[in-house]
Amino acid sequence: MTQESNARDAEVAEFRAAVLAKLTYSVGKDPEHAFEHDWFEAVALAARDHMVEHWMDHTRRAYRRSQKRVYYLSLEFLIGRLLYDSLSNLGLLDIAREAIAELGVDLERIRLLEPDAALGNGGLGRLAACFMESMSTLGIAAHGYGIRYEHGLFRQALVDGWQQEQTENWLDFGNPWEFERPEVIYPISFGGGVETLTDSNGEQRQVWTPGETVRAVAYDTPVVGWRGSSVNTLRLWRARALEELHLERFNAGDHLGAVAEVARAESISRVLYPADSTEAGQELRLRQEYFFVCASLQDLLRRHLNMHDNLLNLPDAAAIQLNDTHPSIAVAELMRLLVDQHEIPWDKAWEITVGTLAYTNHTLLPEALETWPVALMERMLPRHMQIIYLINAYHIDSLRAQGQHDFDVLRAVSLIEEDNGRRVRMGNLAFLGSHSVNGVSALHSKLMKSTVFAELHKLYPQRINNKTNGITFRRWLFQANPMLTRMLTDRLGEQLLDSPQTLLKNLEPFAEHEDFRQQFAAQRLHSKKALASIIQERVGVTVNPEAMFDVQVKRIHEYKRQLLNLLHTVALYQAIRSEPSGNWAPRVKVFAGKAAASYHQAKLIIKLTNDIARVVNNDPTVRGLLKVVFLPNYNVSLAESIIPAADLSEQISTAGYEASGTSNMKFALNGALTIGTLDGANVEMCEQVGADNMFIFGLTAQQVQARKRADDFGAGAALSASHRLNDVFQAIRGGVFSPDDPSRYSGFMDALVGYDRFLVCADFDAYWDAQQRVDELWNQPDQWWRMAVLNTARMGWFSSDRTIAEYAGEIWNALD
Ligand code: 26Q
Repeated sequence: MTQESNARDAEVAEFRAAVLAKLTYSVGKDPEHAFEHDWFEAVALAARDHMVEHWMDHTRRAYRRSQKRVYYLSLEFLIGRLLYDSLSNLGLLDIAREAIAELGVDLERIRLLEPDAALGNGGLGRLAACFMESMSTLGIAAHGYGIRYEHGLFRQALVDGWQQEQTENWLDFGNPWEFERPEVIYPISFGGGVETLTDSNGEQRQVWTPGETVRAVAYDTPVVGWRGSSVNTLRLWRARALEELHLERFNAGDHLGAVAEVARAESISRVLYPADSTEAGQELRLRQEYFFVCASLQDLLRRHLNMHDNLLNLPDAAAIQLNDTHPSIAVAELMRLLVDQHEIPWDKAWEITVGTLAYTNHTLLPEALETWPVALMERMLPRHMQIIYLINAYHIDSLRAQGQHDFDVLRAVSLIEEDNGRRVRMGNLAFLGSHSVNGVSALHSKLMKSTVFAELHKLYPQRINNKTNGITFRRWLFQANPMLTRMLTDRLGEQLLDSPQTLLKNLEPFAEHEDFRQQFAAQRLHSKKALASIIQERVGVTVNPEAMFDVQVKRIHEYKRQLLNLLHTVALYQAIRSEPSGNWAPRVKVFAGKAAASYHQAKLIIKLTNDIARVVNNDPTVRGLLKVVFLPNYNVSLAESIIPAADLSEQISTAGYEASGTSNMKFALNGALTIGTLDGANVEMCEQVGADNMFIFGLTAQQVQARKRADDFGAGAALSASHRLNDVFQAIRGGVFSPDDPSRYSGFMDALVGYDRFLVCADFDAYWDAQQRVDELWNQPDQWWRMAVLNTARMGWFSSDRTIAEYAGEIWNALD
């Protein structure tokens, strides 16, 4: 027996002993009587112990070296499961598997028992999770701050093809990854009024006397980087009442009143807001935003003052990144803390604030840009509203002093929107209060300069910069696709795991190796078989794993144009029916995604998908050449099963609307080919993998803008020019897919003819043609797999390690 295998055996034995100890002493179960979930918990706790050692080392090191701190403020962290993530990054995956196998426990099975931490809606939340992992991997001293929602994103069920939302209860069986910190607790106040008082130096001071105070309690989750290199903290806040029970009221017999206050306080961290940008429930959302910003700033200022004499050097010691405008009240809150509590003069406080904060924008959609009614702000955060007015006044004064009197310019850069009821523009607040404002793809950053922030950009031409998104390869390649990962390390060496960014491109020559292409195809088939059984199990549809898996999975939104994909689906269906013996490439169209609960159009699109699926899947003339599947409850874990099984990745948003997209990167990294528009990060993917290795179609962002200027959104012309599109319209409109309610889609389709806001019809023919090219290529497997290999080989740049290195170097100044 060699020394290495001895050492390894010892590790396995040690891990097994640790799991048994956890099962006994922490879970309180006898191995004889433990349920599978008990084993999950025991393994998770054993893994967590390994993290804690690294965690403490890392924290001590950060203090010792007084590393610059990076604070990532986000209302969303869409984490998914952590068991494989932790074990894999700690290098314990095989050891753990072996250790528990001998106890008769199967790691693959218990892994499935962990609920997803779904504390986010979609791309923005997932990006925050990828960034946390990359910051640990790169050894940046980072803290994520957010809310510990009791209920994450709703669970999606389908009832008769309609989406139904169900409450998600991820904490029901406890959360083995978190540490409650009952001693880390801050008061958070709302309401009340502001008085002007004169202090002992004769200075006037504003004193906020709040009407209500709650407490924020910290819960910490360690985030381990690749090879356990370093471990950072994700600190999530839970809202608690100041007093658990209002005893006086209770004793006076008011039993309900005594707990109402508790319920009101705790409702702040009850549930994640869905991304529907509608009016409902506004007030609670603003309470959430202020709650977590206020707690996080108190926490990080306290940490700063533990190591420094005062706050004047805050920008040198700390960088705060705002994930969209959701935490942008931080601008006013930091000013309030510096001016009111730490008595720093306004100008100096402003310099510190701008020097510390940076803002990332994730959308140009006007209806998604946050604004808050002035009246609500005044009621909930009266002192902050005053500060916002002051920031605005100083800003506009300084512009006037520089000779800027153009009313349109002043109106555009104002923090207050005057035309539809007075509202505070959080985007402008975040812009002014930050030294850096970044977009998330080259195209998006460029458009920020000419659209939403055009006037502010002219005033601050250095401020807007680009940081193209990335994804963590650990989760989206190593964990999601171990078979492909093994193939890569076999050819390129184990170092690939440490530097995929630079080493992946060494795969390029293998695109010419017949045997490698076959291996590549074999991996895909393997994953497709696994996905086929998930499909069978969850929706009862049998699909052929040899067919092309054509996949569109993401939030359902009109701009993402799931409808365009459906129009193609129906056109293909009609084409197959009219020529059943044609040389059709067999396809499985896979859809998944959630619609915001109040977003009626999006919900109708889900229903339409299921209506089309029922008709197509049961039509014998189609003979299985086309299958349509809507997989319910899309989440991170389902994505990990779907992405390695995709042949074709649908990235077909109206150009100029998808800020970046990140699933586009996950698919291409795993070797799927992309059909897409020149939107978001697709543009840069195209530069990296080559236009020949993607299927690009449709109007460009420039052409879309030209249509906007011409107010050219009617679909009449496109419909009369295209027989195919016209036939599709007639069928959907006339009830071919909704015989139980033939007019279900009439209004929807008619409205589209008049106003096709996202240019679905304008792009239809180009999309059809691109899909024809896809079919042709599918029939030349050598070409297909050559392209697929090149996609994987050329995706290294999209690692979130690259993105984070850019943030650290160019925004945070946090590389040491
Ligand atoms: C706002 C106000 C009230 C309630 C909810 C919201 C809200 C919540 C979430 C608004 C937007 C979001 C999420 C946005 C999002 O996910 N954007 C995506 O961010 C990705 C990461 O940068 C990009 O890749 C996507 O293109 C972008 O759509």
